[in-house]
Amino acid sequence: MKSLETFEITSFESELSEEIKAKAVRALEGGKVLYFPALPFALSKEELKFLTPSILDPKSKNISYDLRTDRLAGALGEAAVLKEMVKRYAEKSRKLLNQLIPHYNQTLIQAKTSFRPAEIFGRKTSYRKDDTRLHIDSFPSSPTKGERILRVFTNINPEGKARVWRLGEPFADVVQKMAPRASTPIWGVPHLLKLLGITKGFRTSFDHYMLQMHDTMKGDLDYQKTVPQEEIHFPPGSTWIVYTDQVSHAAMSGQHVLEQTFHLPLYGLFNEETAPLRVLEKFFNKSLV
Ligand SMILES: O=C(O)CCC(=O)C(=O)O
Ligand SMILES: [Fe+2]
Repeated sequence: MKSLETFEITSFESELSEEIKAKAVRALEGGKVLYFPALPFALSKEELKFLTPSILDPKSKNISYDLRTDRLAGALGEAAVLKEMVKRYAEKSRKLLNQLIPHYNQTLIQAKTSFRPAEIFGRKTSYRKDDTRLHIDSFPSSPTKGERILRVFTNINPEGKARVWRLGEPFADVVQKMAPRASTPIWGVPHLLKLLGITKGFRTSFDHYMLQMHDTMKGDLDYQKTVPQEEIHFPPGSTWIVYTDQVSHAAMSGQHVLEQTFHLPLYGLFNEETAPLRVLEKFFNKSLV
């Protein structure tokens, strides 16, 4: 499949060749999904008991963990063992990236880890939050100011159930179609959003356009149906890595996945020109941060 670059790596701590490392960074920044069909995250017998949506606090759709503060959120009751499981994933996914793309080691910022024990098919939400629609990641309350969003996923479903995604068109094509439909940022609004605590930090023009594209893509049902796309099945025991701010994706169905988010400043990239910020700046012919 043209959207995937497949690797036969079977451990999160493998020593890798220079050839594999070079191939990985180019493919990843070029907008491919790095796919590891046989890279499982093993659970103990005790941990297998966590594979149920009933451990979720009814107010949360995911369990989230922050390695920086060692805090777990979204779980019901005493969750020390669950925290250790999610923390182990946070550490293993970091080790994998350190091995696979040593170029990022100095600049990669580890953000939140999540465990997603609920079935995603048929979940009811507003269209903006509906990740079964093709989108690029952009979050209303968390401006990135151009920093990258890199995610590692592992399917830990115990019943053989794949996580089914769709992958859409290349980022440059998304921009060609969606950026002309975006409103222009209104002077003063980003200051107000920050002042009122609606955004964590300043929503730059880059963040404004990313959010507009995210919403416009999700809101256009004709685009969702007709845009060139591929359906991908990620089976249990597989892992994949993707720049979700760049790669148009939708998660259609599946249950029980672990996910680790990283941020990367642009100067950490192998090729900055591939970053959404640079592509959008070229399109609008001006600086956006
Ligand atoms: O849960 C998933 O499989 C992916 C959802 C998604 O859109 C994301 O994590 O960016
Ligand atoms: Fe997403």
